[in-house]
Amino acid sequence: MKTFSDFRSDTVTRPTEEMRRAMAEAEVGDDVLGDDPTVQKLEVLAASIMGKEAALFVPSGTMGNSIGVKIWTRELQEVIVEEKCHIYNMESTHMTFISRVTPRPLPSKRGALDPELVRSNVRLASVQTPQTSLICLENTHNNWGGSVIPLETFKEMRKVADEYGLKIHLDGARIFNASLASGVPVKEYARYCDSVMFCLSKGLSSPVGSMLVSDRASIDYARRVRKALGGGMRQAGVLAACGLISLTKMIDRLKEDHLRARRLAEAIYDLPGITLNPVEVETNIIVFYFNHPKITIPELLNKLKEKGILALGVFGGVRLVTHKDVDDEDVERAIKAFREILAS
Ligand code: TLP
Repeated sequence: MKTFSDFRSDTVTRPTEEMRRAMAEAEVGDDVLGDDPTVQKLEVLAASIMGKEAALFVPSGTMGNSIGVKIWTRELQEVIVEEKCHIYNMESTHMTFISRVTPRPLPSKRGALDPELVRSNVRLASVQTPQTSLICLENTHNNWGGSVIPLETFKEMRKVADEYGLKIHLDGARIFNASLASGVPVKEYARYCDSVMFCLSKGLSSPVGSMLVSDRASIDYARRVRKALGGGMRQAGVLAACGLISLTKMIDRLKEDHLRARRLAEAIYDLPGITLNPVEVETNIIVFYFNHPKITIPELLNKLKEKGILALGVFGGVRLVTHKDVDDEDVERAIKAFREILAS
């Protein structure tokens, strides 16, 4: 048995053997000079999958989102975000640090912003207030336990954006999980957004990398911003080669992760201290609230670790994520560990 069954994140996925071989064999060039054929192939594929004109390969989801915010904003402006979203809470404040704009966090229903609430929070430029210029959405929504944002929210948000001349950026780190769970093609989500960032390095198992897609002129500008942020990579084809495998061979298997997350949620939701509705586990992320008379969250995480289960504490709760490198045996091991710790 492995030492640890690692449910902390789908970012822990290791590249497949095929990826390692592809890295060794990748045709490369200097991508900052525009010479890397493998990166170019990946960018063309990413753009076409999302139905956009162009794509940019970036080192991380955080950089993709940072550039996404930067290209649609300027100083004295603000950005409407959902209050638990990753961009606002977990990306080291790049909105203020890089783009010099302020976030305007709004509450939501499991990550889905109410278009009317957004509409009533749009601020026009005035001498004393920031001007709203961008709305950020997230699908699936990490801190809401991998919830899938309804397509209707995208459609309505587009109407609000068009009414006030705003842009929409989608943090689609796990957009393929959303698409598989809802049956809505990724292009459909993307068509209501001006830019989309999605990750290759999470459930899709690439070691590094995310994509930013948009119209060609915006991606040309994004490429300059990436360089300014130190994200221009030279023989990046060795990484892009993995990205190509992520996008051609790794998407469909995400369904298995969803089934495993549901199985795990159904087996632990009624244990003492856990507040979780297993029906709300739509994709590969479980977030439950934990309030136990004798065990704190750090103690629970430690007890799980002693039994070989790694999980993360988040927002007053606990997060478990399924992915390629945890199988049915790991799930059963986790269920047994939870029962031993909490049912006794
Ligand atoms: N999320 C990571 C941690 O930062 C929490 C994880 O383990 O889930 N958007 C979303 C929705 C994300 O979940 C993440 C990573 C990112 C963006 C940032 O991606 P990276 O880690 O590549 O910068």
